[in-house]
Amino acid sequence: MRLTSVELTLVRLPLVRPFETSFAVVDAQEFILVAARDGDHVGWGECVADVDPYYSSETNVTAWHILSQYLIPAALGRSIDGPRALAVLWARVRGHRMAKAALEMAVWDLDARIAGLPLCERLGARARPIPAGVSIGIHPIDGLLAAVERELADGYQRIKIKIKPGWDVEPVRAIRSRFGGVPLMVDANAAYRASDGPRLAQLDTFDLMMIEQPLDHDDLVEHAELQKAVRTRICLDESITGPKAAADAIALGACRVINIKPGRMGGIGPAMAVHDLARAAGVPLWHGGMLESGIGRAHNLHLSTLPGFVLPGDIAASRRYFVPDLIEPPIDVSPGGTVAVPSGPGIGVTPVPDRVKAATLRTERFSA
Ligand code: OSB
Ligand code: MG
Repeated sequence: MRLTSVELTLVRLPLVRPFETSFAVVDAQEFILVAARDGDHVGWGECVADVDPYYSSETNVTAWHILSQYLIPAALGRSIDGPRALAVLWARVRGHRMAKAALEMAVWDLDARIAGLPLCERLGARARPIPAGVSIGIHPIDGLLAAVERELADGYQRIKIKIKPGWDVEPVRAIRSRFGGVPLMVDANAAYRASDGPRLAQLDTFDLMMIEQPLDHDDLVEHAELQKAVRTRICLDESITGPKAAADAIALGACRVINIKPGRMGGIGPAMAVHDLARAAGVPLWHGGMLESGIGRAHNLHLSTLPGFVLPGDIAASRRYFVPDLIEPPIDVSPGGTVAVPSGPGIGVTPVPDRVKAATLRTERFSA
């Protein structure tokens, strides 16, 4: 394969409803779309960086800089032996995993389209219905209960709510008393300190599936201490930057579950490495989400077909986020709470040009 051109497009899409976490409230998503071409073939990727450096230190501006000045020049015009070859070309670029993932994932799509295969088959798996959960932002109790009711009615198989210090036991208790034993978990997005252990241990009485990323984004040791002090399983998201962090986290006992997001770990190659080592260690996995459009969402569905993904993920229907989504047909959830992997070559979906155009803030094309 040879990369003959790469096009970056910064787009802005309003969210169907605002999303509040421990670190921000967002009412729109701004992200970089990547189109990677080999002659007439095109593959698509989506960068999961945000406007602000709150979930991660990367932003759309840093990702654009790293892609345009380093990652694209290193790859453009070269004959490469598939998407895994990119990591070698980019070895000198430290970090910037979201920027790397955006182009790496576009090249995986391109590679699968050239081969005429669905991406999941290119990854050695097969399409299967993907069990879907939802991530619900921070809302006052009434709105929260209404949201849970709506999502369960739509079929979703597990509920995740966002928590923060001072907003944890109360919403969990309210959901348990109204909806009984629904599969339930919480995500703190790194909002607690090690000294909050006793507070987090109060969640043990609610039979949660897990507590996601309670402590710092770059911490493993304190998570391992906390995991000894709480019965509920700890899941890591932000802290799992790649295979090295995943191996260390497992060795230390910092988590008993891992949330995989290729978009934040440098792409599908590193995500598959995390998958393989976690599976070998018996650590269950699920696939996270970053409020992606249908491009990133389709990538996530294909990766979720791998056998280590045994818990419902955060990959929900397009209409929970964007109406319309950038892609056709939209991604939907079945009444049984599963999402189908788009069929056809590559990721199986393509953006609608008029919708991309209407959402575009900035675009630049790089040719060999
Ligand atoms: O921590 O999993 C997270 C959204 C943006 C950034 C981080 C996270 C999330 C979500 C929503 O929880 C997942 C989704 O529905 O895409
Ligand atoms: Mg999370």
